[in-house]
Amino acid sequence: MSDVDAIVTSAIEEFGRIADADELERVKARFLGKSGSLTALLKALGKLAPDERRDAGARINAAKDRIEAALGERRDALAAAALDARLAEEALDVTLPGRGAGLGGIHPVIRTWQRIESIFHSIGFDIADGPEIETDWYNFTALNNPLNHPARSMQDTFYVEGSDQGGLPLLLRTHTSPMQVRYACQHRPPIKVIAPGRTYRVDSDATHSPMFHQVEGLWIDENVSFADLKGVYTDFLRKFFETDELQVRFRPSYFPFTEPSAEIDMMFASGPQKGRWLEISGAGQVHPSVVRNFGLDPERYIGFAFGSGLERLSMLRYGIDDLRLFFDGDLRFLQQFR
Ligand code: 2NL
Repeated sequence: MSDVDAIVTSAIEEFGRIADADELERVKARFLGKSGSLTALLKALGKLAPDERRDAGARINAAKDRIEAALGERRDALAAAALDARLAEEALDVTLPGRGAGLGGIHPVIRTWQRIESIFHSIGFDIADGPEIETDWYNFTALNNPLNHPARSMQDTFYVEGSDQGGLPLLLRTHTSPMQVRYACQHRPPIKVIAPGRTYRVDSDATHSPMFHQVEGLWIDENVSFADLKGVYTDFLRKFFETDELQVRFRPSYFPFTEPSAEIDMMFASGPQKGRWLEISGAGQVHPSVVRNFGLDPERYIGFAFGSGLERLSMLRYGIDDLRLFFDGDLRFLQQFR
């Protein structure tokens, strides 16, 4: 029965050479399978004498246990090696520093927009919104712009495909006023509203961008005066620039939608921009024809409106000297406003 020991030795040897799990199972069959060498010995037991049979049977079973133990060890070793290989292949260097979330920030013009909303909201103004593609009526006619006004020309205004019910072409709003016209047509006095937003004009050089931002304000009631305009706007500027040492003056001007009209200038009493009058806004008493276009009686209702550029306000507040910085998307500039 030295056959038995030889079979065990050869099984252990062969298992040890095999590096593949499927191959291991095939080789196992050569020893323990139906026609395996150890199985053949078991089958041959019947030919032995009963006393020899018990002894041989015990040895064959012991051999079978040893082969199965060797097989199990080899299976475990191969599985462990496969796992190690996979771990090595899929390894992540968890010590590499992360890329971070890329902290964004609010654009300076939008910060100005938000500040203005909060200042006017705190003194009782509503905030209006409206479409950037407008009809001729809301952008020009309702605001008393004569049909031959240069602002209506192809050279000054972006017209878009499509037309309104009267057949007039649609356009990109050239100011934020149409939002106020829409608001005034939908609300009864007192009307107290600001309308911030994007506006568009055919104009592009160092000091003009084809898209820019405005905020307009409108206050209409039975007894709103130019003095109220002066008070509200001066108060706004002092809050916006966070200083009470700031002078404001009104110069006569002209706009089709206000009469009388004024340019508003301001002057800082300290800081790098002190001592120079700076143009900051246009304003005026809303023209009676415009009040009528709101659906209101101009004999009863009166008020003021103003319009300011958000880029201009932002430049003065943050000390920015070039308008184009707002539109370049240069992170070296934008990151200063995080
Ligand atoms: C400017 C001038 C101004 C207005 C805007 C306005 C709006 C309505 C009625 C009457 Cl709904 N007026 N807006 C009035 C005066 C001046 O802006 O040059 N802004 C930068």
